[in-house]
Amino acid sequence: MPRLTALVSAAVLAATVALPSVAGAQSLSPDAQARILDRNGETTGTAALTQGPHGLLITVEMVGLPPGWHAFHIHQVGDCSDPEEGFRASGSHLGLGEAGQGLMSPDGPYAGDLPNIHADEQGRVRVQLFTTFASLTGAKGPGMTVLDEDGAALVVQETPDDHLTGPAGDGGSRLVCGVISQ
Ligand SMILES: [Cu+2]
Repeated sequence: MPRLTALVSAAVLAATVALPSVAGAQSLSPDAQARILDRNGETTGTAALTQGPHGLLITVEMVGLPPGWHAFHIHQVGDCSDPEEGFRASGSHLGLGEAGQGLMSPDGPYAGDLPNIHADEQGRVRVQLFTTFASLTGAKGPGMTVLDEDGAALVVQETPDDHLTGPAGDGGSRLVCGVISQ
């Protein structure tokens, strides 16, 4: 079926070409970045992270996600080597044990908690977020440093974070993962 093959090739090419650069959203040069992998281990997005005096700016572009809202977190370990197992190697949220889970929790948040993100009908995400709870290299507090010895990863989950429920905000299984590196 050569026609089907051509269509599939075109779809793959379109996804590759559509994979955007985050450069346009940040005039500041990023201090760290992440290549985001899907559950097949294929690149599905990029992130740029810039540390400012008051917090961390995160710019993300992704394709191929299920349309709708998704939890988005910084996880404790910079390891996305197990896509088939659902990225368990990335650990729990950055800062686990230092606070309760959830941006809206009186005991929270963990340093890795972030607002939810939305994928459009084509599965595309393009967003810029800012957090004062995590720091790339600065000692904001115990467990809050992104580029510590075991690194950290950006993770998108199946369902939105409820911003209250520990330890993971009821965000469902992990869809994509990107190791944050300098
Ligand atoms: Cu998470």
